[in-house]
Amino acid sequence: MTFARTLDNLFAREVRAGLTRPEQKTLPCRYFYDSVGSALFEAITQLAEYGLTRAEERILKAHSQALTDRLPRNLIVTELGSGSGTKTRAILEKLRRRQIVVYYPIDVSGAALAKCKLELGSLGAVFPLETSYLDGLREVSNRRAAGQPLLILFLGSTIGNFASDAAVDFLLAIRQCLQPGDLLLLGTDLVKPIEKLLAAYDDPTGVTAAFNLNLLARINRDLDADFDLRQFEHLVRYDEEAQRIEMHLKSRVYQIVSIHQADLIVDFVPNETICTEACHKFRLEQIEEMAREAGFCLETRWVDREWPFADNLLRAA
Ligand code: AVI
Repeated sequence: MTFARTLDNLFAREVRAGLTRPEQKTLPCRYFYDSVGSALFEAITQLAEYGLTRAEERILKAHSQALTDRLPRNLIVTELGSGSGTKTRAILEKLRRRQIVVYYPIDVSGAALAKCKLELGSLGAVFPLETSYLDGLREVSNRRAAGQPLLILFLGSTIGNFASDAAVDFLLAIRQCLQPGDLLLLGTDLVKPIEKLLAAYDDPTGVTAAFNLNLLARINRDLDADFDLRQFEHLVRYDEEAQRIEMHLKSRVYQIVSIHQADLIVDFVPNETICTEACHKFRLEQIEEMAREAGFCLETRWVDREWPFADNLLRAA
């Protein structure tokens, strides 16, 4: 009898679990963001076809005063997945006119947090937390003074990368860290014509394809695997009923791949795919419903018409 080695590396365990699923093979999208993946994502946000980031920047630029006017005095700000914090500048600049800014960016990337502190450090006290979203949020909640209100920023429609049930569960977990009256600014990409969505995730320059394939390069490097990247191709589908873009990596041939640190040898038949990411697109009423299920009520929202996108200000009930 043989016993599988117990894998102490979470990345290895998740890769193994995803690639041994009986039907659709999967890989978790949060592993896209190594240093190459983060640079490629930054490039994606500047593509003509990917309007999402610019839409949110327009909203925050145009409405950050209206947003700060709605916030209670002396609140502290935290951001889940802050990255380098570029979009947050508009909000902190307005806030600084009326109070001392205290900002806790939370991210798993130490490099992004260092950049964030450099970019925003002149606007107030910036305390980077290099950890997962929920651990970071618990930490911020513990550090605040009794009765001090909190604004959480969760921008960029990262909520769309959770499966539908997981999105509500995640919002519920956020809610459990909050006091009634605390606020959450939630960025959500909206449903739009299919051709626009397909082009946004399958750009003609191939930046998104490189972003997707880099996940296999990361597995090769970090888990001692031998994926031949040239034998996989980037594939994008839109599932209209589920309102989601799916990104896949499609095997061009029959092939066998070894992933040593995951104790795994896996084969792929021609045209078989690995689903690497789902990007849900929302309708306005669905956001309200999701918020309600998680214990929030919609205070107000701002919508970009050029690239349908909404920033929703939710209040913990
Ligand atoms: C981070 N997230 C919101 C992006 C999205 O649009 O779902 C990730 C992305 N994947 C491919 N392009 C962008």
